[in-house]
Amino acid sequence: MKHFFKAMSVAVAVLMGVAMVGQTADAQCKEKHDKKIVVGFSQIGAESAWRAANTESIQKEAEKRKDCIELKFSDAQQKQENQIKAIRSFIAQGVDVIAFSPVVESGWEPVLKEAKDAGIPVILSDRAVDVSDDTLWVTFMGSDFVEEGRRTAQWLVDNYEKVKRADKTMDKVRIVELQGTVGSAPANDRFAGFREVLKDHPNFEIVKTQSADFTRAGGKQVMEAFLKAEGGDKIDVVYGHNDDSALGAIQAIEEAGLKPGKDIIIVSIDAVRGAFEAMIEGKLNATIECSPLLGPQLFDAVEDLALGKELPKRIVTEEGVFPAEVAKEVLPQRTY
Ligand code: GZL
Repeated sequence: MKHFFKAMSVAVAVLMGVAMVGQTADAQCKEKHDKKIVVGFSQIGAESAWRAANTESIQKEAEKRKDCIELKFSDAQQKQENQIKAIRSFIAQGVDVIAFSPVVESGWEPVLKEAKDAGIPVILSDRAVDVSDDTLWVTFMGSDFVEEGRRTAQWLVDNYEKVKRADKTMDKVRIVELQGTVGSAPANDRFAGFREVLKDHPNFEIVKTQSADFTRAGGKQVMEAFLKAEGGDKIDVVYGHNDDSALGAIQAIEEAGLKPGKDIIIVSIDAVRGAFEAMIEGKLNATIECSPLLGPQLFDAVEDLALGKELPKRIVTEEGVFPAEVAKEVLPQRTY
């Protein structure tokens, strides 16, 4: 008889397991939550391929979990005042969670206090904010931008001699920098991380730096100005804070009759598809990964919050470095 009950309990456990495996994520999600979790997300805009991939990751993941997540999505066209308006609207609607990618680091204290007073937890996605009271947000998930800046400079220091044009020397390597959006965490941190490594290599010198606002158009415009001011032969390297601005610079360099990737070495950050294509064409020399695929992590955190779980204050995304020589082999595996 004992064996019968044992066999039965094993059979029931197997059936439960099969049932769970057979259930969709939504049904499992519904099992866990007694009502839909309403999430208000304020996105920066659509300034780059990275941002488009980030939006897609968030919207697709919410769709996958539609039985228990209702996403209210707002695009701020890269304006902080629009993000603040969106957050105030989410508060007025009484959403369960607010998440946003802050376009700049400062100016958030008042509206985050309003969210806290309304008892609505705030998740920072992609970028951080600079506030004196860190209880105004529950977790920050995204890349380590200072490390991305360090990795870019380290790749340059380790590889410039190998990739530079034969007649160029190592005595003085003149770098022009296309910064990201003024005041944004990635721009500030990539600026700092890059210089942290270069300070030990005084022959590498940043001779020009200006914001290109993370856009292709910005990168082209600023690079045209650099070429006009310095002359193409007085520029050895372009450091783009993101691939889109570097791709714009590549266009300007070609229009000036020079060969990007050969006459002028180009390194940038994001590792979007366009960067791999440019590396395969020999126009870009390396891209440092910054993953936009934050959707799954975001909604895992949202569900954990709904279950009353404690979230880590910082969730870091793991990333790599992609030199041109691996581009052809890696591109087919890339999803953004
Ligand atoms: C980085 C992200 C940056 C990307 C840019 O996490 O905030 O903003 O590097 C994007 O491409 O515009």
